[in-house]
Amino acid sequence: MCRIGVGGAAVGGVQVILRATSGLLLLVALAACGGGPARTPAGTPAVTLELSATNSVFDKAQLEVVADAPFAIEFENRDAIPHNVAIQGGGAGMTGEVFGGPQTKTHVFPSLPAGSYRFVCDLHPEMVGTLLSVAP
Ligand SMILES: [Cu+2]
Repeated sequence: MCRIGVGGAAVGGVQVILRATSGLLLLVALAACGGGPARTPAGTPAVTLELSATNSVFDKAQLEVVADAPFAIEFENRDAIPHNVAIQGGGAGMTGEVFGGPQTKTHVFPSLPAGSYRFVCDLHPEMVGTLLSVAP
């Protein structure tokens, strides 16, 4: 059973604050990102966030990314039961793979306009956090 929360699903609470119209800002964020995460396999964006789930709880309540730049989330599922990471309100490409653990997978997300979003596990709605997309 896989519910994908894309589109008009009422989120309640935190909603997308800003929403750029499509087509803007095709900037490629190639700028150096000093002090960034160590592990960035070839082909992945400069920014890789780490997130894990243990006993159906995310280890972080808030994530922060740079607006208008792709990013990756390296998600470690420490539970046997499946989880994923999906970003609500972000549009296409914002749903990470559902998989059982213990296992770690990295999902590359498209860029997000600046604003406040929610990240969730599609299977466990109580697994939620805030993702802030911050203008550089
Ligand atoms: Cu889950």
